[in-house]
Parts: sequence; C-alpha cells; structure tokens
Amino acid sequence: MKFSSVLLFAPLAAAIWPLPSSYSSGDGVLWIGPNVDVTYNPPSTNHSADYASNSSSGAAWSQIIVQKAIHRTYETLFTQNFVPWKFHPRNEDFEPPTGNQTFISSIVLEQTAVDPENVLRPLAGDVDESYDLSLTSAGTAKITAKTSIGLVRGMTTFAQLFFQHSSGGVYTTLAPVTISDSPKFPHRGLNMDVSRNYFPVFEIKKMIDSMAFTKFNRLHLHITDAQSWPLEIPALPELSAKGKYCPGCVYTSEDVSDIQLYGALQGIEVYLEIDMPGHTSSIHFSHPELVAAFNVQPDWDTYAAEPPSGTLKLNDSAVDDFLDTLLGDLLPRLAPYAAYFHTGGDEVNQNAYLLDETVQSNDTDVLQPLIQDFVDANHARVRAAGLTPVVWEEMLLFWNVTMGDDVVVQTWQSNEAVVDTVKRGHKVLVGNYNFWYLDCGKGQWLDFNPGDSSAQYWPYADYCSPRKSWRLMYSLDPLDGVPANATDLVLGGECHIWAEQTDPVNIDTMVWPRACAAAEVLWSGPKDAEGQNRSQVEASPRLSEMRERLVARGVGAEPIQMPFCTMNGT
Ligand code: CP6
Repeated sequence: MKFSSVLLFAPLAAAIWPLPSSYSSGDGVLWIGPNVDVTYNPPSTNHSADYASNSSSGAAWSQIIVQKAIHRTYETLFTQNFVPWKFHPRNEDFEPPTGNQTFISSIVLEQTAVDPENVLRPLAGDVDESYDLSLTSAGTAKITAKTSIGLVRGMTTFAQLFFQHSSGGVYTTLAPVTISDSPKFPHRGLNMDVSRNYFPVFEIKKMIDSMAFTKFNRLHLHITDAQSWPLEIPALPELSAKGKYCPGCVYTSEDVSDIQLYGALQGIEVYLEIDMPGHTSSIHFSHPELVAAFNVQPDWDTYAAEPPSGTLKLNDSAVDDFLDTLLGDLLPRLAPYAAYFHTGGDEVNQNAYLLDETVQSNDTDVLQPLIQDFVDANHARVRAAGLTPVVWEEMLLFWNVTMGDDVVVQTWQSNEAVVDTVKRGHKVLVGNYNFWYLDCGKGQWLDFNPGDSSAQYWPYADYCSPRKSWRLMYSLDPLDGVPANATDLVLGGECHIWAEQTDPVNIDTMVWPRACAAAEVLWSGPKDAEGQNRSQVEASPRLSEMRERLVARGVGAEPIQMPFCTMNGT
C-alpha cells in the first residue's frame, strides 16, 4: 500500500486531493499523450435524442458537461507544468526512462443513469457525485458514474495521477489504479464576499475552476453588504448605479447567469446572498428613506458589527414594497441555475432600531415579531421563485424565528450552534469562524492615533490575526456533538473568504491551498477508516503536491513548506 510509505519517504505517491473513499495503486509507469482515445458512453435510454439535440433536459446538458470536463482534463495534462522534483530526495534519479514507453490507449467514460432534469440546479444530495476509476497496467482507463457530474469528479481525480517529465512527456508511476469514491457531505462550499471588494467576473470564474479541482460543489456569493452594492437590478437600477464602487464594479444580470452556468457545468451551484436586514447600509446611497442608523459616527459600534452602520427599517411598508420589487426581479433569473437563495440575517444590531422611526425600540420582545414577519415575507418570495431559503444562524438561534423545515441554517459562531440547529429539526451548514474563516476574522483592534480619521471606517489594525492554518482547518469535525440520528441534517459546510482585506491581488493566497483542507473534510470526511481524526502527517505532503498542481494552473496558492521538507530533509 502506498499510503503508509508516504510517512517514511516522500515518493510520487498518489497525491489525490481530496482523498478517495477507497484507493489502491501499483508502481507501474504509463505515459499519456493528447492523441489518447476518449469515449463518452451516455446512458442507454429511450431519450437518446436528448443527448444529440439542444433540448433543455438534463440529458442534453450531460453532453456539454462531459465534453467540457474532457477539455479541462486535456488542458490540465497537456499544457501545464507539474513539479515532481519537489517530492523526491535531492539528486535522486526519480524520473522513469523515456525508452520503451507504454501509452494509455483509451479512456472510457461510462455514464450509467440519465442525469436528473435538475442537474444544473440540484438541492444538496440530488445529483450523485460518486464514481469508479480504473487504470490497467496495459494502459486502458475507465471511469464509471451514475451522472455526468460523477464523471467530472472522476476526471478531476484522473488528472491528479500524472506528472510532467523533464523531457516534456506526461506520465504516472501508479499503474494499476483502482478507485471507488463518493462524497461524505453533499454541500461543500465556499462563501465569497464580493461586496467589501469588487472581483471581476473572470476572477470568480477562476475561483470556480480552483474549487472544482478540489471537488467543492457550492459557491455562495455574498454579493451585497454595507460597503457596496455591485449587483445590477434592472427594476431598481439606482441600487447599483449609486451603490457600486466604480463604473465597472458591477455584476449585470448577464454576468450573474454567466457565472452560474460556468459553475453548473462543473457541478458547482453558484447561489446568491442578499444579506438583510443588517449589512444593508449600501442601500442608503440610492434609497435613504429605507435605511435606519446610517453611518453613525464616531460610535458606529453601538449600531453595527462593523462600520458603516445601517439597517433596513423593520416596520415600514416601503421596505416591503422595495423587497417585492428587488426579489421579484432577481429571484426568477437565478432559478434556472440555483436551488438555494440566502437571505442573510446575521449580526442584526438591536440598537439600530432605536433610530428607526418605524420601531423606536431595541427591546427583543418588540423586535422579535417584526423579524419573524420580515423573514416570513422573504421566504415566501424565495419559495414563490422555486428556490430554497438559507439563513444565518442568528435567525433561528438568537431570534427564535419559526421557519419551514425546508430552510437551511448556516452556522458560523460555534460547533454548538450546529447541534442546536439540528435539535430544532433544521438542515445545517457548518462553518465555525474559529476554524474556517480564511480571512481569519476580527484581529487586532486598531490602537489608533486620535487624528487618524480612517479608523472610523476600518478600526482593525490587522483583521487577519490570528490566521487559521490549514492544520487547524483540517481539524474541524462538522459532526462534533451531533447526535447520530441527526447527522443527515448536516448537509456539509462552507469556508468563508470575507473581503474587507482581500481583493484580486491577494485572493489566491488567502484562499489556497488552505480551503483544500475544508474541501477534504467535506468530501472525505473528518475521520479516517479507523474512525480517528485524519492524520496531518499523511496529509501534508499530499497538500504540498496539491498546492503545486494549483500553481501549475495559474493559482497563486501559498507554499505550506519548503522543498527541503518535502524532500524529507535530504
Ligand atoms: N460580514 C458579514 C462579516 C462577518 C459576518 N457577516 C464576520 C463576522 C465575524 C468575523 C468575521 C466576519 N465580515 N456580513 C458574520 C457571518 Cl470574526
């Protein structure tokens, strides 16, 4: 078995990330070239016309999903530079000889069931992502899966079996390979804040590519917040016209659909969050009459978790009308490519409603029924568009809002919040900020010079402190404390990249390779076959290699150690 040898020595063992459920390999050398024969066998079905036509059924999309995955596999294998030397003792002649090469002759992609109609917009668990992979010593490869997305996951694993030879060829030393793999959790996500800083569409697509490479399947776009409103709403054009940061700093309707389809074709649902009623200060730029406690200074922290303060008024029919128009425009456009819509609900500041003339109280008993009505109205809008609501944990655990059991609750403050949520019968997404906040959360308070007026806008000297290491992230057990009869309610989780101090310049290093740790916990599970916490000793050379693979794809992922370490100090 290869894995035990990883501990002793750092050979080119299978550095598949995330770890498959079951895996075995040999030490045979095989080469692969761009003229390998690739065959896609769609399921035998009486809908075979759908596979050839441009019908909107799941079957028609399967062809596109699989063809695109073949294209990405080619790009990965034949246009990129992997760096195998880092994983061998110094001066070792580790590369296979280039004489007498056996090439992989064929890759067969076998799909055994018709894709569900909702393959582009599944609820967690609706699309089977499992696959079996075999590579024989004679050089035939086969990937079998129930769905096109299962084939996508299998091809992602397949590409990770290969290395680039210094002569330019591409080879594996692992034949024969047998893998049988499926995810532990159906929702494996990243929450990306694109409001605190603007990220061009291509940056979001690049994030999707990296996510697919480590088998994430949900991109949660936190697309509006207090600081900017980049989302164009055709029925309310003034929102982004006045709330955006710069003329180009917007996401048009076409951009959103484009990003969603781009994700869906890689098995990644892109779903949006409009965070409310808190975190809505940016609505003030276009609709000052709807927002209470706007940008109170200097004591902003009486009224908000972060400056600028500002919250939607809570007892105002104009807010209700506004949300009818906003969500009535937005939600139907999202529904073709998403099953979820996140209505936010975190960090609602009670004092802000002292300054809301429609409420004039910070009393929980006064506010609770108003919050209940606010959530009820939003969830009715979400369901009317055929979407499933997601909320932040406070709506359930602090405000005790009664919600339909279709509602998914996203926790962020503790593992206990996960336990409390499932005890109340709700599905839950895990994301404890002490483990899975890639931006690290509230760090050093700025001990500012009284003359420093910038501190009223950004009061932290260092938001990214202490930084969460990949090892800490890897140690989070999403099922910690969850009763055995409630584990099915834990859909999975999300890691988070809040963007107060993240923009396109540092997003790669902030997210990668640390997000891989969360991806593996969610795909492979937090425990090994013996029920023990996964070994960081085993994971570390594998993650080092995964990092090299990300770098090869143009992602500025950080090194987790020096070559001296991956070379085992030789
Ligand atoms: N923005 C929004 C944030 C945070 C949250 N919501 C946040 C809170 C605490 C920490 C880090 C980020 N910046 N909208 C909480 C879900 Cl430590």
